[in-house]
Amino acid sequence: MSVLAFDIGAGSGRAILADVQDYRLHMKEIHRFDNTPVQIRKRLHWDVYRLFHEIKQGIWKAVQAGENVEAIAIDTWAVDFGLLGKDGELLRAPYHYRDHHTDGVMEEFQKSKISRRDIFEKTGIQFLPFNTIYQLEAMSRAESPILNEAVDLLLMPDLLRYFLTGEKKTEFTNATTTQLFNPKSMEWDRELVEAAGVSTDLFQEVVTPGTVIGELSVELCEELDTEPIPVIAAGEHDTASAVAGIPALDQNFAYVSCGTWSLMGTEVEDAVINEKAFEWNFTNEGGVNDTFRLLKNIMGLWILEECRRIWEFDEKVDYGKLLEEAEAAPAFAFFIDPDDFRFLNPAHMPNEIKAYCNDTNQYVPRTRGEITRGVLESLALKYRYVFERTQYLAGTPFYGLHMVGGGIQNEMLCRFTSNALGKPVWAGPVEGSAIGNVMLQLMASGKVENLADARMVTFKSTEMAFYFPEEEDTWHRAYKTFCDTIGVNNGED
Ligand code: LRH
Repeated sequence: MSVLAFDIGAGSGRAILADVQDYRLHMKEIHRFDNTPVQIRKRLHWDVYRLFHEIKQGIWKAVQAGENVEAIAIDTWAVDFGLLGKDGELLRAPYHYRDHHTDGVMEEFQKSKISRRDIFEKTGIQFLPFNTIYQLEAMSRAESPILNEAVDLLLMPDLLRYFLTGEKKTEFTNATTTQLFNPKSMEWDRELVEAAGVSTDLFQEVVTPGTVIGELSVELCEELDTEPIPVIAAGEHDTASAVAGIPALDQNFAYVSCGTWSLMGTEVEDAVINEKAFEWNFTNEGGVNDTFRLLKNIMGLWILEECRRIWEFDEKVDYGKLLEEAEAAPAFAFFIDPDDFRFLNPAHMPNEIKAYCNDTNQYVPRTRGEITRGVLESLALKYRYVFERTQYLAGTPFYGLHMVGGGIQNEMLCRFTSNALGKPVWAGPVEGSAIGNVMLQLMASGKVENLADARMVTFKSTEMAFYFPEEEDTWHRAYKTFCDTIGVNNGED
């Protein structure tokens, strides 16, 4: 008996069959697919129809291989959603959170409707221009006709799960990312929802991670030639799954989940909603097993992925070669703030980086190697900035940092991170989100007892890479210049 986890990120998805025996996790990837968004006229959409097709392919492959699948769960990125009409049909392919329809909307919403402070008090969630609340506000302002027709709003994993089962529910970890959910009352916040121009009737009952939602629909069982399989809501926000998949044996630990985004923080029992968390724009996203994820979004490897996409217009870029070029480039030639929103979705990332350097009176990089090195150094230095503030907010120092996710295959980033922090880095597992997804399913069936047990299993099943700090003085000096350049306090003033 195995569980089937679909872990779908902003670039690709995978289907993983997994089981646990004697504290060892056995995982097999049976399907992998691209998740390429589609630009149609002015708008950037997710190809949710294709994604659902790929999910069915994954189930089909498992069934054809003769696997006895005991449960299925899906995790995806946060905030995005689909709207259903009264006939239960999807009204339009969901927008991508990097779409420009939300440009400037967050600021205007806060000026004209509800203040930043009130929003934070209610939700504990960081201000990102693409949070569901601002996407809805943008659609309301644009008088989107589908808002009038919509009777249900389903977040991305809710929607895919609805396609599988016909059941409409929203899962807690993902619900919190909308900035419309109050974690204290555990309810959708009526004032926020209505301020965004919609009704609370659109929203679903919120269920805790690990809830069995239903079974594959009768039509799907026929189509895929299978018996009904239970569908579970895991920690459906991929970052929640990644945090559940961290092989930490201590209760207090710091992590960064490295994919398209870097999500850095710690796990806490209660949301940290105070002046400093507000000032530093930290978030308290819901976690699994009654936890919260006190963390901050860092723009992450997206910046480099975008550079690579542009460079590939000229020729195929081998990642290994790119890192060799970066290794040969001079250190600390320039610094960027990865979280400057100009890097959220510019037309041409390398040119945006050059323009940033120009605007900040720095050396303007010319080669791929120089840009790659500068981006990775700045990411690692931003990690230090966020790491130190996480320690402050959590009220505890961390001995080192857990790094999980696909981005840890970039050894240079792991090495730079350890150097920047002056602390050890434990890198692994790569498939953090998928493992967290699997663990929630195994906990639902009782094969794994609790979160601590799950982390022990992950620990025993993961080959971790260790990094120890080098050149600490050089990195310490670089950190000060980095902070001066991007205009933040280095913690010593
Ligand atoms: C990472 C992630 C992140 C969100 C972003 C939209 O995949 O889920 O946690 O902020 O995508």
